[in-house]
Amino acid sequence: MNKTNETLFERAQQVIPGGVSSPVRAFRAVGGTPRFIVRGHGPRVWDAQGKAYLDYVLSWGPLIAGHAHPAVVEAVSRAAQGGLSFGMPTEAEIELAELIRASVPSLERLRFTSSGTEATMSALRLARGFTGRSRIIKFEGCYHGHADALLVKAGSGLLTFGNPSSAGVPAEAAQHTLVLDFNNVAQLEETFAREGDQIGAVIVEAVAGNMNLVPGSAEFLQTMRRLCSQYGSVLIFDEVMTGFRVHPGSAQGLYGITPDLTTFGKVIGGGMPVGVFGGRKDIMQCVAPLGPVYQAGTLSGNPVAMAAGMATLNLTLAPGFHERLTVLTRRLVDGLNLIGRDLGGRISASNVGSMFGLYFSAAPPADFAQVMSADREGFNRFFHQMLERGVHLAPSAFEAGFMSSAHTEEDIDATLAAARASLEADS
Ligand code: KE4
Repeated sequence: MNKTNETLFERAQQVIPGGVSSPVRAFRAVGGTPRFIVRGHGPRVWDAQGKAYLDYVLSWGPLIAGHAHPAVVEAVSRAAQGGLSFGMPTEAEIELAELIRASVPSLERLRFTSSGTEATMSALRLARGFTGRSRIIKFEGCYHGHADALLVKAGSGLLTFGNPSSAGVPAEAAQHTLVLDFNNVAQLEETFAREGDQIGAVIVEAVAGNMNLVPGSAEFLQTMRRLCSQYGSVLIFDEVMTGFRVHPGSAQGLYGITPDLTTFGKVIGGGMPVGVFGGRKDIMQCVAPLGPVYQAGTLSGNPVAMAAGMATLNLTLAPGFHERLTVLTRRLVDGLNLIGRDLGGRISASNVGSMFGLYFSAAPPADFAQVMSADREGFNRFFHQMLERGVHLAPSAFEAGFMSSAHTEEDIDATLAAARASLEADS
């Protein structure tokens, strides 16, 4: 049978719901047929029909050094030769944990999981166990994985499909979750004044990347830090997406704010399943086997995944890595803004480090309401125009884009030419 994206998608849907292993991949928001990828190398992926795409999804962030980086593939191959998993401690876990703590010192202690969802779920349970308070605060449009208590007015795929909360989440699980407006300082102050002594945790994406890219304001995050300290609430920075991407010290290094707990994922696994939750020693001491907060995982700290993460982080620690990546990302963003100005403000763009936002609005949004006012249909048409021109963006107007060190200036310039042609074709 000739394997096309369409025939593979048809076959996939006979056995996998929506034909995908994660909803955002199904192209439901943008329409059309997902590309079934057969290989990736550097900044590109190739689909089942042999078509190449410049990739700005990069597995939703992990592949900061590009696809199949030789150092990462070599490390994974070497680790695999020695066994895939033991369910027993290994030195590789110690080495990666020490490397993460050296880069982000607020993680005095940390534990590995196999996904970002497990990391945030564990951090939340830990914060509740440490404070004895069930109430938590999250922000509309922020996505922290699919643990029940966090699937309330969330971003990413839930926003993409317009159902910001999920079926199947019992009211009891969501009743303790307060959802506030991202970047709304007054509302945060009022909430804490009213019930701060009942707030167990605040969880936030300091730079939101699941309602497109919306940076938290310094005042918003500083106020959050001050109030959590004042009321004894645990401040959790969900850095699954921003970690080791927006700054050498992650978002907390960029803003100069020290959270009580942090979660990582994506980049720290380099494309293999790795999550982390960690932070203040006095809080982390509450985790089993030391304390009463249970948390576990068969493949947590998997040696092959550790090898991928170690090789990837070592690449990002090379002198000038982040600076070069940010310059490359700025080249794309500045080029997109120039096109936006030439075409009557139809698009705008911004970046934080090597995360970028492309907006179908005249200016980058500063909050959820502004994100929702963008021209979603315009983005969807643009997405397919770019796909035809060999550029694969995230298949949703509500996702951030990512740059890798494998992308070149020529790749960026080709992307900008495709963007200009795509918009002119749609005028
Ligand atoms: P995972 O369980 O998908 O590894 O991580 C969940 C998560 C937690 N926190 C933040 C800030 C995240 O961005 C994510 C996952 N991000 C989405 C992309 N918007 C993953 C893509 C998908 O769901 O397929």
